[in-house]
Amino acid sequence: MTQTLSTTPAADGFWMPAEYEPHAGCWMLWPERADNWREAARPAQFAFVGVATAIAQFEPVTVGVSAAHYEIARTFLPPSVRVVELAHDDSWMRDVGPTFVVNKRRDVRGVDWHFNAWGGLNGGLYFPWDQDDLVARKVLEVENRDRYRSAIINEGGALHVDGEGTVLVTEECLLNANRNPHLNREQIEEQLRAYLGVSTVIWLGKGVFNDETDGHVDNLACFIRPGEIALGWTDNKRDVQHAISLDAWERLQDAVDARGRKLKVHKLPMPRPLSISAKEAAGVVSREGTKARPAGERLAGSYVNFYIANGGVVMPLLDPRTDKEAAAKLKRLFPDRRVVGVPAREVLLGGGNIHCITQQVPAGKH
Ligand code: KQY
Repeated sequence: MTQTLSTTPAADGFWMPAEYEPHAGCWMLWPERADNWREAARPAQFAFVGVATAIAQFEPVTVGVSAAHYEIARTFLPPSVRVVELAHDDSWMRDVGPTFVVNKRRDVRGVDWHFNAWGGLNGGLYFPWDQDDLVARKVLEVENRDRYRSAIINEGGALHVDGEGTVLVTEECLLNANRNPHLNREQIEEQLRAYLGVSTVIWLGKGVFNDETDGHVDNLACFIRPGEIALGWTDNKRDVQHAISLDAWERLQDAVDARGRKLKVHKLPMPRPLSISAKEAAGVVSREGTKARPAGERLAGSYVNFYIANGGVVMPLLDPRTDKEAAAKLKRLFPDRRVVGVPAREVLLGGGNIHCITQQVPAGKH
């Protein structure tokens, strides 16, 4: 039986390992809601099948699906992917799933963050979110891992760690009044130290322009190995994204990680500005209380939103004009992994990308 622990990971000698460390597997959820995904989520379902299939070449994948969609998900997903019934409000496993932590003996436990749909009633993306908030606990039950229930509202996409004591976050998200308004920067840092087992917090400013998560770091920058970061970049000074990426670049130049290293920052080209077409917008059922998807709205497209699997990197394909350059750069950044591109515009239309819909389980002792 899994237990809910009343201590914290740091107090128990646990920390979050980096995504580039070995995995036992990967969890995803099935997209279903017609007020977020166009055409009753069917094109998104095909895109999620592509992502699950690509990751399953490298490690075991489990997809959680509602009872109503079980049959269709089981039909579309390959037999190598495990499908389990799991209620949810939408399909962002990075944010609603557990953040796994390990100790020296490689015992594995999970952090279950409080979740408020990226802002609750103050700018959140839908209501209610009660089923999403139960997902991490249910995944931990299936994985048979003990659980820490965090004290704060947070999401897995709002953080990236190097596995050696450093976490990367954005002020736009972590200090947003719609997450933990009662806590200041130092108190948020204290919570990150307690629940991620880190000692150093590197603060970036804003996330990708028009990112509806309030600037999740996982769309802008990530560790690719200790001491090295990939940063979404555009040279186009007329694009509002340029100033955001430049600010992140400057902060990263000044930063020192938990081991006292200066960081090496690699610029990963971003796609050109992308926006939702009239046809795509018309396919989404608008609903009061759920984020609208108006035609012409800029999408927060970024190639940084990739997933690092065992021996592989699964990256979003977003625009034929820029996909090849981004894939070539990722191949250079990950010479020992196979880079696989998956068409992901449909995931982007729902507000995130491949990293946002996946959650790795670190390899550990059973
Ligand atoms: O960035 C992420 N980790 C999640 C994106 C969520 C978008 C909700 N529509």
